[in-house]
Amino acid sequence: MPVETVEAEDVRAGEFAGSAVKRREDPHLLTGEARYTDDVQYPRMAHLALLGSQYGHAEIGAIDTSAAEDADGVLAVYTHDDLLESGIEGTMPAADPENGVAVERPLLARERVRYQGQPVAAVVAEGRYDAFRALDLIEVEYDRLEAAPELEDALAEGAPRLHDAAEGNVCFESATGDEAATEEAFSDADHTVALTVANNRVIPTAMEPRAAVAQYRKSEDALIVELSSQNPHSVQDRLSSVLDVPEHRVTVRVPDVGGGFGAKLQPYSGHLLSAWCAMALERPVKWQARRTDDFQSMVHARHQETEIEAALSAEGDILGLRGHIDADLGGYATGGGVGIPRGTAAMLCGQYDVPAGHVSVRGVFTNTAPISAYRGAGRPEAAYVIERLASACARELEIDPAEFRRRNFIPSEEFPVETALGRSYDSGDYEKTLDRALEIVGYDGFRQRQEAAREEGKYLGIGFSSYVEVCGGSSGDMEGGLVRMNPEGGVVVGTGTQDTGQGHATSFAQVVADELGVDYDAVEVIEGDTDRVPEGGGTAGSRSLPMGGGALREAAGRLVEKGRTIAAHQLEASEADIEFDDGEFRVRGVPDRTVTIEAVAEAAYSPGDLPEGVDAGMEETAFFTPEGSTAPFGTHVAIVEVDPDTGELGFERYVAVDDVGTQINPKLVEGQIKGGVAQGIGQAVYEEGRYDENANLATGSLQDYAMPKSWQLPEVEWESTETPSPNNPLGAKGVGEAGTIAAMPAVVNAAIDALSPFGVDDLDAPLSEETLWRAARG
Ligand code: MCN
Repeated sequence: MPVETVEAEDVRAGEFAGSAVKRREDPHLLTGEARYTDDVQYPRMAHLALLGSQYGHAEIGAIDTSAAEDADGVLAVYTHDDLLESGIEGTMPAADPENGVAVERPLLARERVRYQGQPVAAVVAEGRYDAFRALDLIEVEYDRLEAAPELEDALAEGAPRLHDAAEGNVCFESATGDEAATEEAFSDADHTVALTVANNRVIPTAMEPRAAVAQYRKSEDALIVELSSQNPHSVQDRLSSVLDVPEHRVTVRVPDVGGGFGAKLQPYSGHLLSAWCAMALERPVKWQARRTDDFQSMVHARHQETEIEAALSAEGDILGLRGHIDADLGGYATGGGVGIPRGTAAMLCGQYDVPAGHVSVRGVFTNTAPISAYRGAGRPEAAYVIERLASACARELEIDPAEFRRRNFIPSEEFPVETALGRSYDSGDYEKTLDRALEIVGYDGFRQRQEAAREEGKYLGIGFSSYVEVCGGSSGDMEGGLVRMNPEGGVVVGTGTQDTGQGHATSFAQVVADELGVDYDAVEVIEGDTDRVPEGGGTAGSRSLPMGGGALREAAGRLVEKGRTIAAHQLEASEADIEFDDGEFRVRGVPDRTVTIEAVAEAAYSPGDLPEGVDAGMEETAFFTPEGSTAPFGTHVAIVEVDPDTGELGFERYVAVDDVGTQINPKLVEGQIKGGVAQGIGQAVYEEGRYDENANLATGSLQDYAMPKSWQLPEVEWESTETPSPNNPLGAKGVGEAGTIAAMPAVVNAAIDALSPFGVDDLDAPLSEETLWRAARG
């Protein structure tokens, strides 16, 4: 049953955390009050449009901008040379590949383009359509080069080289684990099972494409950029470094965001150039990317090819794991591009007790859009590989797939653990979610039902995914939280995280209301303004609640401590005798000597009412650094039916049992899981970014790129268990990516199971009708 929401006024004070309080952001979003970046208007605002490269791989000769400059409404046309002339380098900092080839990413291409849609020139005009029309008048001399859009093209002998410094198109190579111990495990094995698994390229597609509005206030020497982003502070940092403007002169504000999904973490050329153009022209400048611009030049994700092999005992215990990942980086390496495949390698033990493991990684340049983060960033890739392998091992050894998993789970009493591939898991109880999922789905009777259905020509299949991920910040991570109580008792809280749909205004208010014992409605949450919130790391890696919530809780705790000092003074008692509960300070053992936190806050702003040595004001900022990451987990089970005559796949059931530690708002958790599952099913069944042999993007619009529609998705039957994280004061683990990580292997394993009577033991996603129809025909 879906989680029932409650109205905040029906929740008892102090019990907001843990309640499924209705999202407070929805009325604003549903009634058209929301204000996205494209809704931002200023007088004299000009419009920026970017010319993307027509080709996937070409040398650039002369660029003739004269006709565009003469076009109606055009204010200026810029190329890379103009950026250099202004005194900036015109590049984004190169991602550090650690012992590899670092390549800079030009804001506007110079000399060469390496993927279709790479920005080549910029037009600023009075009107948006003036700017887009003028793009067609720019003459670029391209000298086309042979292209390498696929990993195998880029790695082939004699492949065209994308970057002079990257021999064989390899950007970096790395490895994790213990190679000698792994080889020994393989030499002791009774069985080995090997699999080649491809993670298909997907294109993050948020409802709101990228956008920015930049203003330069010359008299104040202030640059103000409003944009659709997940990480305002890192955008501020990038604007400052790329445009050579001191950081304190740069303000970044984030209006409502129509989805980010990882792809709006970093600013793109359009964001940075709108700021540069605003400074050059001394006018506000808006850049609103079109859908096709986003398909071509926003980051793409996932594309990896992995060889993986398990060493097994005769009974089916995993003894060792070895593998190799070829990771597509696209035409340029982003920070995500070089980090994500390493993260995949480190996550490949999954939920299993693997004594020895070794995985190598090779990052490869191809003539495609750069690869970076998309919901899960490295962990969906890993879960897909290990969960496909777990099912393959069970098949090979003729062990029930649920039993094979259970047999190899890391036992709950062993946490915290460090896996053989170098990841730490804080806490877990893997059998619990598997058992509950099996119970809900009625696994006991499933095989008979499957057999009976087959006899009637109906091909049902069941697929398991017992996933774990690592998210929610890390010991090297930091997040700021500010809590201020105003004299009249209202509370303002701010963090450096950035909601893009997750419901932070609801859940952060729940955390702070409980901590201060105030009314939920008294708490206002601010994000997305670098002038108003403390430094922080934005929203990625499902870190907002564990990190931002941790910081807010710490700041609120300090506020209570300050309140205790003031209350002791007011109640003429010793501080040690003051108790705090439900928003009230009390003298221990004297029930009628109390003062509310609101009254204390009022006193805090009247210096005459304060004890000696206590500063006026009721405001605290805390910077939270956790002990370590959090490792949410769960089991998802899909039951599908595949029609071998048409290749059609239909869902019979989709059951998810997840454990994200302590839940602050179960409705938000449920929503995050279900949204995530939709994206995982998207990759499993529908979505694939494809290039042709000349590196032209064949899926450059919503006509060609198959985003799943709501009616194509199953009803997700969701339940949860709660194993708290020891690594943050809330006990919460991140949930934002879990559904995406879990879903794909459950669905593909189910399709393989459905088609097993046809000898199918492997399928490549997406599971299009053609793929399934061909598979059923051998
Ligand atoms: N929550 C909770 N209890 C928990 C964990 C989380 O109540 N134990 C709540 C949080 O308070 C928050 C929400 O669930 O309101 C998600 O929290 P968290 O797991 O901390 O994740 P983030 O807020 O950091 O979101 C990031 C994550 C990522 S990395 C991507 S990508 C993503 C996602 O969340 N992009 C999204 N979910 C998205 N949802 C929407 N609608 N839009 C996106 O762009």
